[in-house]
Amino acid sequence: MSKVIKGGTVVTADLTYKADVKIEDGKIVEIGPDLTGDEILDAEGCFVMPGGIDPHTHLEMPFMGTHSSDDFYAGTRAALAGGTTMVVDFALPDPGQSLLDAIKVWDNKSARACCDYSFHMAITWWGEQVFDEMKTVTEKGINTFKHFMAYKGSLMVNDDEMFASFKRCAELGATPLVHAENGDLVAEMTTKLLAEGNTGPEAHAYSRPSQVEGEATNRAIMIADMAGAPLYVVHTSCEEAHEAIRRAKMNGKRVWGEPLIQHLVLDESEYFNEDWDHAARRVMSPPFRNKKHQDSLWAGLASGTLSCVATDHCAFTTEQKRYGVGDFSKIPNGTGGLEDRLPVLWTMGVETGRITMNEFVAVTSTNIAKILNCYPQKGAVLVGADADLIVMDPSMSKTIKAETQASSIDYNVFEGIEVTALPRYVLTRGYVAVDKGELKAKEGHGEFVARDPNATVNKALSKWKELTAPRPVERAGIPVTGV
Ligand code: DUC
Ligand code: ZN
Ligand code: ZN
Ligand code: ZN
Repeated sequence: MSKVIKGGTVVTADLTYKADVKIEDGKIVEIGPDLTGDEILDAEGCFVMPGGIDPHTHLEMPFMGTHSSDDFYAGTRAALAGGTTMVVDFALPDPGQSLLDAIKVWDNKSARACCDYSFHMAITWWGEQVFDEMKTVTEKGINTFKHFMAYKGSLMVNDDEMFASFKRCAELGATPLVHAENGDLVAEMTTKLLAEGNTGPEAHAYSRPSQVEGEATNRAIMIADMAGAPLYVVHTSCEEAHEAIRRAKMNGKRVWGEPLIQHLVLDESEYFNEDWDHAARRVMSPPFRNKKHQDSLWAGLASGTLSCVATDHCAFTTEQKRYGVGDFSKIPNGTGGLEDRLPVLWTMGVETGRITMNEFVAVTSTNIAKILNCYPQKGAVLVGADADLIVMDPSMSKTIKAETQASSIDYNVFEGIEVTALPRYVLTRGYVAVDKGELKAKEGHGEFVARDPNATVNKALSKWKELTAPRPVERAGIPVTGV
């Protein structure tokens, strides 16, 4: 049974052209004019693009004494509803737990996924076992390792552990990821704020200003450089972190930054809402910033110094958020966004002229597929690629409302925003999961996407390693010892 997406305009990261797209057995088999097939999907007036890839989700994540509410079923349904056809979640070993056991746990959770998915492996502790298991993890198709520089006392790793792990990544052809916030300073600021009686959600933002992110981003970049590894910085939210990434890129280092859709469009004023629930529902780390930082992130997307737009989707109900009444540090950190990332970025980015349609495809799909080493299986409209596709209809619009969302939580941080384009069709390996705007996601359809290490590409470009530890040189009559 073949399908043809007919009459649309194909938009990729580098081209825009009229063509039909033919699909068989879950793959794109032909692209061109006047194609015929068993089933026709009408794309007249629409843009046919690679499905979105969200490189940063936390589905059913055990965190801060609870679990994020959207599991792989609810989360990937929400993803498909908004045109995202692949998510990358974080397998999270408890400190001391085997990385391979953590993969088993995430394998079980993901069995219900409605779209394809992959995993990053979090390094939450360090030891010989972790060093050894990292190789097996890469052999299982996970080539990215995440490091939390914050969450002291639980997920955080120290600089020596990060350095060791980054060096191991470099050996394996894997890419380290960082959550870049200085966890020691956040912990100290939190204690001080609470002692002074600042217990409300707004104090969450005071406890982690942009400086803690800028410092940690710079530090991670330098450590990656010393380790000979590239670096992917998740949820880049501020100018200080963006500046560090820009500078590293200018110096020839392979460093990537990932702003979130939330940070691009929502700002810190959300924390000053008099409704406690409103503010607490928006508590995430890093917190929302001011307009100056938002402008910096948009500029980064347009200029290419920031590479991918993600969500960090980690959805908690209002009831869960209320664990932090009287102590902001107990509000589970996280916001949703999976369903809204593409329509909101289209509306706020493409419609306003901040980014082009081709840049939209690059930052929602193609760039991350290349970085994660799953391009062109994913992130491409090419013959042979998986038929993960969106038919984006600029004549469809809606006002975002929690009432009508696929996510299982009881609110939406984008509530009330009018989005001016929506998917008419979404295909996940050829299966039509959104059909004329109607969600028909299929439980268990999603498959794991294995990603090989990338030994040739994933090398930091810095010459630092060659310059270190030169053999001692004999100077003017002083004998060299210890060689
Ligand atoms: N930040 C969040 O807000 N939630 C999940 C983890 C994280 O780093
Ligand atoms: Zn648990
Ligand atoms: Zn994070
Ligand atoms: Zn995260």
